[in-house]
Amino acid sequence: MHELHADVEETTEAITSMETRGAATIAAAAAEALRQQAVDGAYDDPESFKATMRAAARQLLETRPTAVSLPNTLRYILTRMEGTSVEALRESVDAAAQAFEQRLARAQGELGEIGANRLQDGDTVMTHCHSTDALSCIEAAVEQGKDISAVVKETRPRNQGHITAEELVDLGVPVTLIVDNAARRYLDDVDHVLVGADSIAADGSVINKIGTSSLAVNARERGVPVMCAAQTIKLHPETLTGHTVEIEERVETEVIDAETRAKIGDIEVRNPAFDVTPPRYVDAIVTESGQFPPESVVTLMRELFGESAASPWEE
Ligand code: RUB
Repeated sequence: MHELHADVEETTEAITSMETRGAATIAAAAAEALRQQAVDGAYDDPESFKATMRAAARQLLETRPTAVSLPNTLRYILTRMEGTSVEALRESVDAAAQAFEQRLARAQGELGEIGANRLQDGDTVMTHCHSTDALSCIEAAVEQGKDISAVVKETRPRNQGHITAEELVDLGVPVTLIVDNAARRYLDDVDHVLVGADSIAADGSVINKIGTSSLAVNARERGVPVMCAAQTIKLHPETLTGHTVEIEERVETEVIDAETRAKIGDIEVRNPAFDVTPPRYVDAIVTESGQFPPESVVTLMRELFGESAASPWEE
C-alpha cells in the first residue's frame, strides 16, 4: 500500500475537528481528498492503488459517524473505480470524484428551487443549526424576488446558528437570533420550520442536529409546517435492511468547561450531537428529485440504492 496523501490526512483532521462540517460540505471534502489520493501519487501496481484508495476511504469514514453523506460519497466513487492499469484506475477515480462533486452542487441548487416554491412572499422561516441545503431554499426564494425573514436558533453547544445568521445577512434576509429555549415562544411568529439532515432513515425519520426533534414536536403543536431540505445523498441505504443510524456523542467540554464542572461536583455530562425526528412531525422532505412526504421516501431510497449498500472500502 502507498502512504496516504497529505490531502487525505488534512481532510480527516478538518472533519474530525469540525473545521469542515455539515453533511454536504463533508461529502465534497471527502470526494476531493479521494481524488487527490488517486491523481497525485506513484503506485507500483493496480493492487497497491486499490488498497490505498480503500485505506484512504476507511480513514475518512472513521471521522464522523452520523452523516451518511460520507459513506455514500466513498461508495459512489469506489464502486466506479475500474481498470487493469494504474493509469486507468486513476482516471476512473478522478472522473467519478469530479462527476460526484458536480452532482452535489447541482443537487443543492435543484432542491433549493423546489424548497423555495413552498415559501411565500413575506414568509418567516425558523432555522436550526447550519444547513447548506436549507439555506439553498431560502436563497432561491430570495432570487425569485420573495421577501423572506428568519428566526435563527443559536444551536448550542457549538452555535452553528451564528453561521446561518451571517449567511442570511449576506443574502439580505432580516434575522432575529434567539436562544434555543425561546423557540416555542417564536413559533407563533413563523410560517415554516426549515432544517437540513445528516441522514434520512427508510421510515422517513430525519436525523439532524440535536434539538431538531423538540423543535419539530413543538412546531406540530403550534401548527407550523416542518420542511427538511436534504439532497438524496442524505438517504441512509443501510436503514433499508434494519440498521439504525449511529448518533455521534461529542466531548463534554463542548457543554461545560472543566473548572465549572469541578465546582458543581460529581455529575455526568452527555453531549449527543444529533437526534431523530419521527416522520409524523415532518411535513415534507425536499430533495433534488422533488418533495416527498417522509413516509414515501423509502421508494426513492430503493430506486437509488437497491436493496442493500455495498462497502467497497473493505479489504
Ligand atoms: C450539521 C447539521 C446540518 C446537516 C445538514 O451538524 O446538523 O443540519 O449536516 O447540513 P454539524 P448540509 O455542525 O455537527 O456537522 O445541508 O450543509 O448538508
